[in-house]
Amino acid sequence: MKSEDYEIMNEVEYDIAWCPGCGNYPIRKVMQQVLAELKIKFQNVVFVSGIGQAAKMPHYLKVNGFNGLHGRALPPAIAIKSANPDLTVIAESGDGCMYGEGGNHFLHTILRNPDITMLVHNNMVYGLTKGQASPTSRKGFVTSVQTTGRGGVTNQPFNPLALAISLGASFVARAFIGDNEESKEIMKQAIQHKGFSFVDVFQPCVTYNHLNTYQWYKENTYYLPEDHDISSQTDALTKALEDDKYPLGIFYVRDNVSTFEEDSGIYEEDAKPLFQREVDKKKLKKLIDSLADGL
Ligand SMILES: Cc1ncc(C[n+]2csc(CCOP(=O)(O)OP(=O)(O)O)c2C)c(N)n1
Ligand code: SF4
Ligand SMILES: [Mg+2]
Repeated sequence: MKSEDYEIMNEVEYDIAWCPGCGNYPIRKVMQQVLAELKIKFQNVVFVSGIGQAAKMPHYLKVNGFNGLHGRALPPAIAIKSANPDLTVIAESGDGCMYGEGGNHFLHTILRNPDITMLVHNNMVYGLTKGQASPTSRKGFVTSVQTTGRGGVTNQPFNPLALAISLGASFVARAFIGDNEESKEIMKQAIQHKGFSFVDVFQPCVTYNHLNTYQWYKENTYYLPEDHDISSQTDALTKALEDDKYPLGIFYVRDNVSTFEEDSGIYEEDAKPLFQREVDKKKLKKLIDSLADGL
């Protein structure tokens, strides 16, 4: 497919309601380029999101999409991949959605290692609901709720990379969308990786976050050195804990780890995707009865 063929992804029925200058626009553009360059047919991609500005992505790209509840992007993403492993499944949502309301799913998805990609638009704020602090807001960040009089945000920010690395996530990276080219390379590798790939993307919210601006991200980030050992969990964790300046790039990769789909045994004896199989009602009844027996 030619790159122009991906222009069709712009043929959406909604007006894009993001603010001018929002970091969500370049993420959307880079994602289109990623799919085009990887030659993944857009018909074979599913974007799964929760609620928020970032979570509008499935509406703003002509791809298959599932837009569910706030914090609940990951469970349907795992279900979709399990039912049809031929699909490229990308769970994409905001920092509040994925780390706050969806934090528990984040933990357990890492442990299950489904072959999906999780892309978090990390603008360090709740954008959609007009600027309250999110789990990644910096200490001292002032909002309409976390006011100056109360010293702004008082707690330490959540560190998603350190958590993912410590739990042994199979691909962990951070990008800054102010650098389209590097972000594209990181996202390409994440999608190609077999297993759970997690990319935290620094994304400015130009309306509600006047602290973490494009300039701030530029001045407070640097790329991991070329000799960074992506196979070392301890090196990756050390880098992820840095917060004087935030490293960008691929922190940690574990290859050849079995996936949730493999471990579930769904495809051990039958390669036919789950969604195409006849439901064996007798087998189903037996399963339900056996579960009822165990109650
Ligand atoms: C269970 C639940 N709690 C709270 C909300 C209200 N709510 C909707 S979006 C949102 C925050 C979105 O922030 P984030 O995920 O960072 O996305 P952004 O808008 O910044 O892209 C909140 C709190 C909700 N819809 N459902
Ligand atoms: S409020 Fe922030 S995150 Fe939402 S569209 Fe505007 S700039 Fe983007
Ligand atoms: Mg946010």
